[in-house]
Amino acid sequence: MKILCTCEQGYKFFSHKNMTQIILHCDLDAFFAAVEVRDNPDYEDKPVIVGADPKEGKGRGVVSTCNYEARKYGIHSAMPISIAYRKCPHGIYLPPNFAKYHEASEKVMGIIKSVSSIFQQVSIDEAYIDISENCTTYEEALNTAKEIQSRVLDDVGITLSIGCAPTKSIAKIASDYKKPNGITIVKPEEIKEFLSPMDITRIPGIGKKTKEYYNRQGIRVIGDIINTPLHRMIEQFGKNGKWVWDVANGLNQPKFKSSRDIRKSISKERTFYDDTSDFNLIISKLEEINEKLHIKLDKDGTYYKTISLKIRFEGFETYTRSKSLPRPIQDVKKAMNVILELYQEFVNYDKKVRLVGIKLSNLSNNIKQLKISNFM
Ligand code: TTP
Ligand code: MG
Repeated sequence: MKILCTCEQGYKFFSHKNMTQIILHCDLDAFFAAVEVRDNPDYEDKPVIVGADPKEGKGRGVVSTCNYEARKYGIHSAMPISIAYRKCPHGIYLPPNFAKYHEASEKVMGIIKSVSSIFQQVSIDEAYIDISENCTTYEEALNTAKEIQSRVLDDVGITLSIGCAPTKSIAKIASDYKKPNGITIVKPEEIKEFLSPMDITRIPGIGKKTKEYYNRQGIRVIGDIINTPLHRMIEQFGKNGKWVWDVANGLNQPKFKSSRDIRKSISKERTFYDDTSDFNLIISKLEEINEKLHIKLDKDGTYYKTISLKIRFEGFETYTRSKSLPRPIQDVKKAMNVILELYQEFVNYDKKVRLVGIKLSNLSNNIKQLKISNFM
């Protein structure tokens, strides 16, 4: 049996065919506490607890988080601060400083977002990115993950753990597998081996109550789910059974949700090898750009309302012209008609064209879904 292999740097690899997406889930380590340690190097190697004032054991409120040193004492997030104090009276107890954490979070998210525009921040310290277009192999994905870690450490001074897998759910489980400062790669063919021994509560969404119910039916580890036929999961657990089975088998692939953090526009431009006044060449270049943009939009389920044409003539004379539509569309032909309409203005210009580009903006996602839900 092939056991997970650990490469020389200590990164863990687990190795399904037909799975092309490569997703990273990035989660900062002991986030609030890490920022405090960064700003107070004296705290290094000491148990640091961020949360309510312990008032020598009489304090009320809970632990927000603590560093890994404090976790050795059994302290964890949401634990009453009085209990934490009992476990570790000599720890360093600090009140949260949200402005500082917010600033650090924004910097980290900026770094992650710069790697791929298919980005979804899910909390102050975690985000997903789809790097399928940047990386074709999991070896490249490992390098990307290492690069993110080193940029975050250099620019923000804290560490994060990264999970890399073909689905968001598995990437999230993987980022938690080797903390702190870990990278865990789960290739499609290694999903079963990676997940099988894990307790079912590792599947995001399975809490205490659901666990008890599943346990009573003899399902304890994720392998039990993988080995149960889908129809039996549905018979026994209904919708939840199907969802859990899909996650366990690497088949659950929720779209990246639209948020204010998702890119505001998508664009592409091309410079001609030689400046040209050949109308056919210019139009075929614009058609090519337009088609490429639409392939990407189709994949992401993204619609646009505004279409812009950029045109640069010899001598760097540059113009942009835009048109906004009454409602979002994703239509390669309609977009090309608008581009041709915008191009009209420049048809009789007596300078040669150096560059052309298209920008699609005012983006929105999941219009189809929204339309369906309107009728439900
Ligand atoms: P987490 O990512 O859950 O925890 P963490 O980053 O401290 O530790 P790790 O990921 O290494 O296990 O949460 C991120 C931050 O959110 C955490 O630093 C503090 C805050 N938080 C709370 O304030 N209360 C909570 O109950 C939890 C879970 C987190
Ligand atoms: Mg975290």
